[in-house]
Amino acid sequence: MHLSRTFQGVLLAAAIAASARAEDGHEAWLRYAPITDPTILAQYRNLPTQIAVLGDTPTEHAAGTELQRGLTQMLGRPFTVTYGLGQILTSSNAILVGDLESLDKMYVKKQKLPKLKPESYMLGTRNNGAVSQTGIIAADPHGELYGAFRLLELVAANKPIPTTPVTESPSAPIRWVDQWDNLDGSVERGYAGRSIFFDAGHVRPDLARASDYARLLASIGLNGLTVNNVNSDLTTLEPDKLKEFALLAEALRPWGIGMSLSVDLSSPQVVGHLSTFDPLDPTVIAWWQKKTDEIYTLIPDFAGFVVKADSEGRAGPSQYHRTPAEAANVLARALAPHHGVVLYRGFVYNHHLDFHDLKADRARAGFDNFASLDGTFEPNVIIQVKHGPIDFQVREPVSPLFAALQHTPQAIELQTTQEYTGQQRHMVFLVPMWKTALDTDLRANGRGTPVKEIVEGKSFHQPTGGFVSVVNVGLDTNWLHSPLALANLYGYGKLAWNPDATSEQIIDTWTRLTFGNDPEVVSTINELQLNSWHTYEQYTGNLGIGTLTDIIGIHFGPGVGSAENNGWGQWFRADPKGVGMDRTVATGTGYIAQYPKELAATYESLATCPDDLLLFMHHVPYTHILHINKTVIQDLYDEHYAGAATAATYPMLWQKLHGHIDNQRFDQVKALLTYQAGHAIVWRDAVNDWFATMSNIPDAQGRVGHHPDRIEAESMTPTGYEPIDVTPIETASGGEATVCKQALCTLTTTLKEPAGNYTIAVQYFDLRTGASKYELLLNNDPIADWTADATLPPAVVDLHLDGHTSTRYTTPAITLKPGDILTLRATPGANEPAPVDYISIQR
Ligand code: GCV
Repeated sequence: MHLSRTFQGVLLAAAIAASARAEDGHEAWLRYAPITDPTILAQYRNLPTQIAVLGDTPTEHAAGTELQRGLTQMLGRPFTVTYGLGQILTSSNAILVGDLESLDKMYVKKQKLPKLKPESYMLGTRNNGAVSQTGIIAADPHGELYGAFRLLELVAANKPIPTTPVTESPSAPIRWVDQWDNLDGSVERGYAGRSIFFDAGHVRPDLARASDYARLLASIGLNGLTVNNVNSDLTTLEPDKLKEFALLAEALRPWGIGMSLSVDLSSPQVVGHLSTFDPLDPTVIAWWQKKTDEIYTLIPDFAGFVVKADSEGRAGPSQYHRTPAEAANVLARALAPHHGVVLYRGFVYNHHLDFHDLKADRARAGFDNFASLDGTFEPNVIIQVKHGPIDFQVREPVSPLFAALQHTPQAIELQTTQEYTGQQRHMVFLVPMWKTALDTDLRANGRGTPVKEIVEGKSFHQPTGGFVSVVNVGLDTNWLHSPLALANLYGYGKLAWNPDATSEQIIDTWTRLTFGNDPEVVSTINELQLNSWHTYEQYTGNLGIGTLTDIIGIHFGPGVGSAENNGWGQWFRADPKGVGMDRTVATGTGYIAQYPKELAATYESLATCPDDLLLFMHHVPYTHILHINKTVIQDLYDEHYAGAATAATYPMLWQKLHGHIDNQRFDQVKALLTYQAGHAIVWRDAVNDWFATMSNIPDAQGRVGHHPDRIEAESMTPTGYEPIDVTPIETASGGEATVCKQALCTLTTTLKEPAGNYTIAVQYFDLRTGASKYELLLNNDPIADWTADATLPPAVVDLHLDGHTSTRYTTPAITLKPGDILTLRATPGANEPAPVDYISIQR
């Protein structure tokens, strides 16, 4: 089929119009921005405008359309596409896209075709005078699609198309994402709006966004998507629901994304009305078989089941004294004839641990529950193991289970949605953290066994395995709320395809694709992102202390003491003398013995345990000297100050990009980075104050608890404002704030600062319920005003003034002199009493 000239014109015009449109982030890294630099355009001068796709499957159509759209848009000339062997052009001047089977059919004289692993492709170009041959030769249509996206990525990043063909293969067969979407449309730990798949108990009628999501996933080489929460709705497997899921699978299919479902092991009872869900009961076995067959009649390429059982209140085989292997194998046998797999989660633990018991340890649970079952699983069961033994904390060692399962396929579970790492309100580029886990060499059996090679199946010769990440995109136009957070999804896909890719390579390409190739833009964003994990760790919790967030709440802001003294087992066991979980074999929980010998020895000894995991492995006095020759407590104070100081530079660094990128995303990111800079101070002060009180050891630099630049709201002269205690106490300066009890309130103070230029920051609390209005007046003249209408987590209504809702407004360059009168005037919003913590005045 050849496109008419008119249609080509329309396509080109549409492409140009698209480039001028405001950038709302929906296109993510697939923007295909027009290339205007003639030198760069010249690189692709010989790229033929005809795309010949040899096959005719939906996935090959997706590849062809994508190439046509992307190349037309970027290169500013119309590309045409044909499908099927019947359309082969006589001229060799074309971009040829085909799989080995089609090529074999195409050649009359049999050629020697390359050998390619499933999903792989070969990409290259050859210029012969005016004739150019560019080819994507793939093992199968999936490979063609990945090759097409690779070619587009090279052009978008202004890189040359290789003249010596390169072959690319995925690291492992499982490259999935999990969404924790509930059928009612909410998303567990989702920070970017409601579900793109479900609403009010049903699959959404319009699945355009689901299909756009599948396109994004395919573009980074991913191939599976679990659409519903691992805390699975008990009705998931009802026949009517399955028919709806089939529509969803259809929307994903052209992009090579297989759909899977999270299932609850009590389904035979709840959905099937059996008297039991004992996995070994013959009626239960038969039920799973029949149910699985029913699914495959509706969804022939169904990818499999994900199972969360005996964990955080979910039903499981333990109820019948059966093992995870006995349960997983029943599902696996039902799936095997259809080539489906079971991803059984290793996240099985008791959340009612006795915190008085110094030997109790949640970190032990994965190994304790699964290691002895190694070798007893069906070959199509894959154990899905969270990268650390606890739960996606900012710093954890890798799970020792990876080394223990040597006869069982495994997949590493990562988390793109930033549950414990700032919920997409903080920039935290997680790829360096994931690489730290993937590169950790467990030295199983005394030889090199990095985690990446274990999950790829290389270390222990497993036929399958791979990668899963919990992503939780939502209805926010830009998928993850922050344009910068998309780097994590992109990076996850790139690592799942090739875990040897470096963080630098990944971020560099992502930035170019997302924000353009302007060197200032590329270097600024790369630098910001690459250091962000370290910075976040510094101002939240360093030294491997674990989470200091509100553990029984929403896991966002600081809530230091909440991790202690409850059954969840995320303890850091601080007391007036010391801090840290003793996981040693000698005196602690014995967790360290779960690692292979060499690594266990490194962690067991204080002399060799790395500082950044010290408090994960050991309980030490606050005065313990680190390898960096500083006490634990002083390092904790210093790192919190250093991290907050780095975050304070983010808005200024970003400002340099004004005019270099579109205003819409510039403003969005600026607002987020400004918020982060303020919230980093909330974190810094909460953690430092808490530990200063607990340890009773002052900060050698005299900063903690001393804030000469602050005017506490409760010390100002109020009209209508009243003081209120804040809990946890460390989340407000001095433990107190003020709230407005009238329609309009003021706080006033007489300034004593020497004459000069100052930055004024107002620390206040922004609740989701309302939008209070604030004004700052100097000697009765307005100098600033703002509205407290941020959409901070929690998405649920929470009326608390605490570490989640504390935020700040900053206004720079205000000229002050002694005796000036500063007034804050506020109008409360609905259920939001215009709360204020303090005002800071700094040079
Ligand atoms: C889906 C953590 C999260 C839970 C999540 C659980 C899991 O505990 O806080 O929201 O539940 O992990 O991974 O199953």
